[in-house]
Amino acid sequence: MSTPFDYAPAPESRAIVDLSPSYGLFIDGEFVDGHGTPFKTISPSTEEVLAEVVEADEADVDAAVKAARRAFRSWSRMSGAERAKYLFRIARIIQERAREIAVLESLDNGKPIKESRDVDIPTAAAHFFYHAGWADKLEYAGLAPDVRPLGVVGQVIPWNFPLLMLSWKIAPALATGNTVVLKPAETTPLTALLFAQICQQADLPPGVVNIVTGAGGTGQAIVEHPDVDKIAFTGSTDVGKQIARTIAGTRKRVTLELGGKAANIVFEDAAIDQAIEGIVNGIFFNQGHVCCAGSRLLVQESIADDVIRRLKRRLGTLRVGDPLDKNTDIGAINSAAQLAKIKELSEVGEAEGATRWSPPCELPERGFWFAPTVFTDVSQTQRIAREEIFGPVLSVLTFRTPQEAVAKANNTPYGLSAGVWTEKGSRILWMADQLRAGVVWANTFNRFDPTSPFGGYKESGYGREGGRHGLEAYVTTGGTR
Ligand code: TAP
Repeated sequence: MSTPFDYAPAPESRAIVDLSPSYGLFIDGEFVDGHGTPFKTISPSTEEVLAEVVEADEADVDAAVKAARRAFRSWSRMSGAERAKYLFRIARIIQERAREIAVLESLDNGKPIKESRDVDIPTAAAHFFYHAGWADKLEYAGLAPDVRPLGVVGQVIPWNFPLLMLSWKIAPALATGNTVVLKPAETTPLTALLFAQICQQADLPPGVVNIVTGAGGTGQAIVEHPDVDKIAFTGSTDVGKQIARTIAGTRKRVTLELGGKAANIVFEDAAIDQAIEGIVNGIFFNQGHVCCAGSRLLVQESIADDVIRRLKRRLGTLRVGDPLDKNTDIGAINSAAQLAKIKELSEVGEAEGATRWSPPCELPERGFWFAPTVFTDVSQTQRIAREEIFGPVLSVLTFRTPQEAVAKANNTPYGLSAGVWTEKGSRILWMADQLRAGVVWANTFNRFDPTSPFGGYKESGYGREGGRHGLEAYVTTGGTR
């Protein structure tokens, strides 16, 4: 039923995106055909085929690694100030082409345009600006007086923040003098291929960045390639463990950014309306496809009923639908496979006795959709409280004391992030000290900045990305490689 406050459709035009029917691999500064079988990438909101891309095979990966090795000789010897000019140029081109990139990201990934436009793409540009600033100051980063690049870096990224994850990986690698072979996720290759065009536009020397599209097998070929010096991986804990096993005993370095099951902890003295916004942002931002999502709400028992009532009222105002509509809050689930996983775990939640609730909302007929969902009456042993759902599903638990909140928050195999909502500064500091999580947000959630290191404890992986700490993952102080 329409109300006087309904929003009129406000679709962003997709005319700005110049899609090719098919794309090759980006190796040695050029697009080449590749040997593997082509596959289609679709828009998850409509199931429309957007383009065909190549599944790179071992020979393609080998060609990319060889190109990166050749380029490493001159790129690693170039002065930091010269390298910085390329990073600045890339950052500025990302800004100049921001609208085009944002539309393409929303088309291929399904995320709302207001998120790709206001978060993903500006933050991607910020990573290149930030690391451009480091390129000629590495000796002052406090790492060691004589830092050197590692060599050829193999990078494998997931589908939830395609261009942003690419930037997290490529910007520090290039700033520190490494060269790169990167594989985007199978379902979201298009902004990585657009980034390859940006490398050409920036006159980046051939071979410094190579982009090979494909599925898990292509990623595995990168990980196993003997001439790759370091692997930087973001993705699931299962694949992260496989990678750790594969490279064990080799000289390769590795950083793993894996899954999470973060606690968002709300104390009775918190500013409740602000906390409600933080809860919503924590789990429904990017359809909950966020490794550090606040997927477990821990709310103090004395305010639980009030918080849940206000939360439900707020969720009733979220708009689910066309990712390209500027008013959309929640877009499409990235793939049929991810939708099936979210549905399965939600059914398990009901079967295990939790109470399921979603606001009334009409979902489009085509594409992959899931209504925002809240589970109450959740206990710590249930799968929805333990496993990463990676979708718009919140599990609500309660606590009475700060000690109980800490015990419950840390009762997880993961340790990527956490949120604390309270008026008390001393409690924030105490909680941050107790929580086994790489990032702890206080009275906010899901804030990202290139100056701030990000990474996990336990099964959320190891190594840090971003900030001064993130540089460490791309340099050595040992002999030349
Ligand atoms: P994965 O299935 O692990 O995929 C991640 C990347 O690895 C994709 O490019 C994937 O290719 C590739 N891959 C798959 N099997 C591989 C193998 N055996 N060897 C090498 N590469 C392989 O994860 P996903 O489903 O795309 O992403 C969701 C997961 O990523 C979630 O668990 C989430 O928590 C985690 N994540 C973590 C972070 C951080 S910073 N910690 C950030 C974002 C996401 P295909 O695309 O073809 O499968």
